Amino acid sequence: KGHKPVLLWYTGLSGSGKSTIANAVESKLFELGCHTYLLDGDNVRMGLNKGLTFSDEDRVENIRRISEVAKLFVDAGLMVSTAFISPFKADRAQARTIMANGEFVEVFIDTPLEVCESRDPKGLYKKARAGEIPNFTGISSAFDIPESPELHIKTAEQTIEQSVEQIIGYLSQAGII
Ligand code: GGZ
Repeated sequence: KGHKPVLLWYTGLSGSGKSTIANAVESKLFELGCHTYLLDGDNVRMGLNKGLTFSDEDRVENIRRISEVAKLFVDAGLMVSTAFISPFKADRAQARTIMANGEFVEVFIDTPLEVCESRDPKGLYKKARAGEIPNFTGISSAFDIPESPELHIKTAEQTIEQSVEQIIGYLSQAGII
């Protein structure tokens, strides 16, 4: 029982399944005896990053602060997961740069926009299409497709359990757990 400190950086559209999968992976890691922590919109955009909007500029600052906080937790020895859209390539690259070699695992939750839009769990896509939410990722704000993520998870083609297995399998094979 043990693990190396690491940052699992989930990226993907709203409704892609980032939080669902990150939470399921965390439960599994907890069972395995790992010391984990999850940063997501609920505990970051409500607190540390309260007041930041969804303008490009504020998203850059959102991700910058999240990266720095995640680094502190990883330095403390934890397995940290972050579940944010993190739409811009440069910001994800910056997060990778501040971590030590092998401590950054980019997990692309690749769910087609049409699938995210049909799920629309919070009705946000409908509002975005109606012009009620400006700068909505995938509709009126960009999402840069990750070019070489450590993990590429296609949620429309497999179950949540299979996605969890794919991530746990990678961590095991990489010697992280
Ligand atoms: C995208 C938005 C927006 C806009 C509110 N664009 O599905 P959700 O609700 O729970 O996840 C989305 C969340 C995205 O916040 P992040 O901090 O992950 O974004 S970023 O990394 O780009 O800074 C969505 C909700 O906030 N939401 N307005 N305009 N998502």
